[in-house]
Amino acid sequence: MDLFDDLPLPPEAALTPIAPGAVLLYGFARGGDAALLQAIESVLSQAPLRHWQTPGGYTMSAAMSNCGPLGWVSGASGYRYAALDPLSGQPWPAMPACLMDLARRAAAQAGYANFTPDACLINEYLPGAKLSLHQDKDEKDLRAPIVSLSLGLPAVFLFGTPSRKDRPQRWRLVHGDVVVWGGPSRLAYHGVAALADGEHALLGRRRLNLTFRCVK
Ligand code: MD3
Ligand code: FE
Repeated sequence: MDLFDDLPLPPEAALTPIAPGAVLLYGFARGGDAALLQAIESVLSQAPLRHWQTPGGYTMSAAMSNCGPLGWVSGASGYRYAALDPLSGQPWPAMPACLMDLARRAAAQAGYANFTPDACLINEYLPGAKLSLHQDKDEKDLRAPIVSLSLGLPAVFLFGTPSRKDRPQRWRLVHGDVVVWGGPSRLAYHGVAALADGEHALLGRRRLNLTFRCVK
């Protein structure tokens, strides 16, 4: 866990530009974290975390679930957004109001008014889990940003450019950080380095990441 988790945040640290269109809101979700976590646990009790297979037959090391009208699913036939959880045959759990509200406030703070996500992908990383460099481009309106919320153990986030050849920058994301990725950064390659072991006071030995998306 972070030594300084419960100290007040200096206001000048709160808004860090990462790249054109991408803004780190350092500690944006700290303070409300217990309520957020309770909402997430309620979602996960209805739609448990699971490890998807990629179309290439590889089992992803991060476990995933979703809330909201649409969810990201993967399998032998490819990946896509789907209204029903293939595990239960039921719609994904509704997006809890506190999560929707957080995503909207973060987007507004970063200059994207009226952000109304219809999908929230929940990723769980245990020590050693990673996410390879990829682009998120299956959402219809690429003018809408993606908002991400990091909780639990810190991660090294890899952030490249829209060209796969460019070497990614590395950013450390800690519990409570929110990043808004839009504009020229929307199609940047990105990923997560293998999670280092550790213990977080609220989440234990894991990291959760939520990404809020406008898919339709
Ligand atoms: C930059 N998740 O679920 S969140 C994903 O930490 C994903 O779990 C990572 O990449 C995670 O697809 C990273 C930050 C993020 C999300 C989407 C982006 C950064 C992005 C889209 C474009 C550019
Ligand atoms: Fe992504």
